[in-house]
Amino acid sequence: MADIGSFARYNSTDVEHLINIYHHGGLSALQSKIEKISNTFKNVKINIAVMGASGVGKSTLVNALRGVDNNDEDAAPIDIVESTMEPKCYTHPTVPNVIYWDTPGVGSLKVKVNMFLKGIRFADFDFGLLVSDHRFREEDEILVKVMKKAGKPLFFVRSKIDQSLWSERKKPGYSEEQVFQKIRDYCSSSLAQMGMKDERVFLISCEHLDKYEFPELRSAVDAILPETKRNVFLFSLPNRSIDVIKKKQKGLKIFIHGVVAASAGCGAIPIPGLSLACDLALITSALLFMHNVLGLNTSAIKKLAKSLGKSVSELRANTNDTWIFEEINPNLVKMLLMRNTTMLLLTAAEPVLDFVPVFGTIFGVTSSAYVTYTVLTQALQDMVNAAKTVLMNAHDLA
Ligand SMILES: Nc1nc2c(ncn2[C@@H]2O[C@H](COP(=O)(O)OP(=O)(O)OP(=O)(O)O)[C@@H](O)[C@H]2O)c(=O)[nH]1
Ligand SMILES: [Mg+2]
Repeated sequence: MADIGSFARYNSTDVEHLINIYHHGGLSALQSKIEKISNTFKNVKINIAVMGASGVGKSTLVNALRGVDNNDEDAAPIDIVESTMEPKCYTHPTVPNVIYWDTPGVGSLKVKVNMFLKGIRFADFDFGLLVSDHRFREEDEILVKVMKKAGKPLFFVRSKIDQSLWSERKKPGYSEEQVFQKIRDYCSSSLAQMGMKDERVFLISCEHLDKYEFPELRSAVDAILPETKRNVFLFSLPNRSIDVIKKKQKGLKIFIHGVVAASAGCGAIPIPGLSLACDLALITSALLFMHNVLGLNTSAIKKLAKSLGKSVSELRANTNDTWIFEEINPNLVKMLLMRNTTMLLLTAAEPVLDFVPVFGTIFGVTSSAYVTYTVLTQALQDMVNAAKTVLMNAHDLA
């Protein structure tokens, strides 16, 4: 079976292409194409360099982007004193194609610039994040130059915005927007002094990835990534805002289309007690993938609860579909199929597969593809609702 993650890199055109292949070459052509895409996906990697001076919050940012708690076993070590001495890579816990490189504080007493430059292969990065908690400095300029020379995009990040706001708050006439403007101007002037005018600086806090300018940073990264990597990166981001969940939902709909096309090409097996046939293993893997992407697996919920000082049941409160928090296995899929049987029969006459109108006609409404489509689409909606409720509970908005 194709690696389920490979469907994360599909776009609508890919799916239409698969349909065409099926139309002209039949099932075997479809299957071999899917295997081919799956193999290329294994090589789709997003390497992200997180760089900057010592103590600016690079390791904290790596942990926040990977959705791991700073105290977790596999977290990048953070400290108020210099803590990262060698570049180290951290793969994303649920989307291993995304790799963060946590680097030592360049230019510090212990990490001389030359030593730093020798230890890093800039050509391997897709893009870099240059972090500062104050103003950009001479050592940062060197990083800008090497990244430019390697032809890699670099984003300027001003970290610890929560801290800056907090310390300014007590001043008379405090205004959040004015503090932002002051910081922006200060960072921009330090970049202008290095000959980089009009560079955007993103003001963020690792404590609040949903706030300040992290959403803008995400969009800027999105814009430079090739289409094949865009959803992969999106799927790796922590669910810290409704906007991210909605974007993931959109991406997962296309993911489902890829799985559906694969399901048409795989051996459908009749399900005892149901007048349906499908590939239970394929649907189970797809459900697990969506579950991880939406941060609903047990370990993600436990980590989130721990980081917020809440209980798991508090986070799960008011979620309607309890199956979401059960183990996802073929038995659970059978239960979902039973639940969907009525819907499958009711909608059998309708053109449900509207993402490619011809799809239903080609594969037929009782085919494995149709069953897969219906079950995954309904499950995605339930999962998205649950992910939104968990987020609301996390922020006490429910
Ligand atoms: N309030 C606040 N504190 C932060 C933020 N980011 C980092 N910190 C704190 O800043 C300190 C340094 O963070 P690190 O992530 O270890 O910094 P680093 O850049 O990796 O440091 P080195 O590895 O020594 O180069 C830690 O005490 C973090 O808790 C942030 O966004 N907000
Ligand atoms: Mg560090």
